[in-house]
Amino acid sequence: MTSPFDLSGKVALVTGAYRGLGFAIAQGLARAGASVVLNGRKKDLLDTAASELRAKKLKVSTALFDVTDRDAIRQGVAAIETEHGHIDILFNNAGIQRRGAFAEFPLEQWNEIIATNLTAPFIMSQAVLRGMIERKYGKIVHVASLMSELARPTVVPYTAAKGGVRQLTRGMAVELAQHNIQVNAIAPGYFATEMNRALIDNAEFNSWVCKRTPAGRWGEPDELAGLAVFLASSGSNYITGQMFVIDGGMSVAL
Ligand code: GCO
Repeated sequence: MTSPFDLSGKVALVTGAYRGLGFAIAQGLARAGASVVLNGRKKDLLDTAASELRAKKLKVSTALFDVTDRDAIRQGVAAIETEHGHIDILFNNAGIQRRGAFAEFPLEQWNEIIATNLTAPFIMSQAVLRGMIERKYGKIVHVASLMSELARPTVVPYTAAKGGVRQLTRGMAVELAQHNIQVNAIAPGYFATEMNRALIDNAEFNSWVCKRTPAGRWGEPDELAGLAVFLASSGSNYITGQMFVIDGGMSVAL
C-alpha cells in the first residue's frame, strides 16, 4: 500500500518556481516523488534553481515562459506535454506585489497585478485542462493569500486580485469536479520571501507581524511544502473548492 501522499509517476508544473514559495512547493512535490517542471521567466535563475534540486537527486526540468503571455503559455504547456506525456498537477504560484496608496495607485500597476495574479491562473488552468479532462485526472492548486480574506492599507489591488483567486478556485472546482479534477487554494500569511523583503527589513512592520501572529514569527517557505504535497496527492481526492490558510494563526487572532 503506497502512501496517499506519494506523487511517484506524477508530473507537476509550478509557475514562478525559481525562488520563494514556488521553489519550496516544487522541492516538496519532487521530494514526494513527482517529476516537477519549474516555470519562470528568467533563464539564469530558473537554471540555478533546477541545478540545486537536481543536486538533491530530485526529478526536475524547466519551462521558460512568462505567465502573462497566453501564446507563450500554450507553447510552453505543449512542449511539456510532448516531453512528459501529461501534466497531472498545476500550481499557479507566480505572483507579484506592488504597494502604494489606493488614491494614487497607477492603473498600469493595477493591470500588472491582475494580469499576473489572476489572469495568469485562468490562462494556465485552461492550457492544462484538455489533457486533464481527457485523462479524467487533475489537481490544480492556486496560491491565493491571507489577502483573499483580509485586507490592509497599501495593497488593495493585490487584495482584489487574490480575492478573485479565491472565487476562481470555487468556480473552477464546481465546474471541473465532474472530470475528477480537484481545484483548491493555499492562502499564505506573512512568509519570509523576496516579495516581502521590504517588509521584513522594516523594523516597525517586522515587529507588527511578529506580535500580530500567534506563532510570533514569519513563515518559512519550506513550511508550505507539506500542504502543497497534500493538495497534489490522492490524500485530497474528495477535497475541492477549498482555501487553506497557512499563517501561524494570524487570521484567527484578535
Ligand atoms: C503585504 C504582503 C502580504 C503577504 C502575502 C499574503 O504587503 O502585506 O505582501 O500581501 O505577505 O502576500 O499572502
